[in-house]
Amino acid sequence: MSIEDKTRLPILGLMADGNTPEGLYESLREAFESEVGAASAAGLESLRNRWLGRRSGLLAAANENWLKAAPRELKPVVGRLQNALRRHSDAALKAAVKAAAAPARRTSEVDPTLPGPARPFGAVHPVRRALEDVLRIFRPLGYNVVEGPEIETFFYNFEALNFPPDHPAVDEMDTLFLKDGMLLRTHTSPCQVRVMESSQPPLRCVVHGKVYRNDTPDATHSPMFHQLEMFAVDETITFADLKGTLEHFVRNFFGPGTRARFRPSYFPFTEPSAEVDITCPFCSGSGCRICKHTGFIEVLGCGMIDPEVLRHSGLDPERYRGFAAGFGLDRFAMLKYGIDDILLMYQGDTRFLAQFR
Ligand code: 2U9
Repeated sequence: MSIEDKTRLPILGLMADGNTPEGLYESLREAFESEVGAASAAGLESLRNRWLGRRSGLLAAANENWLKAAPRELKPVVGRLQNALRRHSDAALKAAVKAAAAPARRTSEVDPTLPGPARPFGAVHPVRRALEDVLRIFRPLGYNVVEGPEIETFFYNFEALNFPPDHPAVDEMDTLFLKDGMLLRTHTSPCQVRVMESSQPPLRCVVHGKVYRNDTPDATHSPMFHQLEMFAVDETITFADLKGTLEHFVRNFFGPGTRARFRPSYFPFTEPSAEVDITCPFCSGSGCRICKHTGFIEVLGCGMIDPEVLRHSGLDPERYRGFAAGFGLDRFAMLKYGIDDILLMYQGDTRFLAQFR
């Protein structure tokens, strides 16, 4: 039976068919709810007429045929049910009209239309990049890569490396001394001494890490910087091996056209010693502001390991000889990537670092 037909029949007849007043009003409420749920915004107004219209609404019909036609003893029950359904229908229609008029609202705290949180990619720090470039050249030549302690003893940092205790270099390097005769290493050379002490030639080794000097920071000096040294020890090693190795290295690191120039120099731990200049990577040797129009830039120091240093490290200088070279990785990174201030590398500015992605 349709809902219209139901409201047109007298309540006693419906009850004779087994309906209760509660069941009759419940069937009206269910029908109303399902019509409201299915109605469009425009359809809600005609639903109001259909259900709540004064003359021809379904609740007006129920009022007429169920409430008014009920016997006296039933009237209080039917009256309560009729009023309750009218209030419910009125409130539900008002709420539905309001909801239909409101702009679409979020149903949860997550708005899937917003862009997700930015997760920027990290970058490989230029010093780490330079290190990896160097290791890529030395590993295929059979070099092991070693790191060692940043806090060292006076012996490993100076004495074993042939610095006499009153050597001006100890002051010149402006060493940062700690308690109990310990110090922050001023170079990575103590690592080599440790390697020579604990292993037998032939040795081919790259050591690298942070070193510390009591320098005032400026565009070319940082109190902490990264050093890389390499050395080889065997029975027949000569200065020619050193030269060939370094020429191979600078050509592979700075580019195939790079030439190396060796100038005699002095270090306490090597004899003979040399400083190495390369053709300026900015002007390819034709002369520019960076190489002060000389066409060359000094990049590393090197030499044959002093026999005295071999002896301090437990190796027989009559049997073994070796070469060694060292340079600042930070400076290499600056030259390769065109960075003009070493301090940029230690300020953690992501605008600087983002350029190395
Ligand atoms: C041992 C023996 C010899 C490593 C060497 C240099 C020359 C050198 C500097 C360049 C710029 C350090 O970063 S820097 O300040 N290094 O000029 N280093 S020979 O010679 C060694 C090392 C260890 C046992």
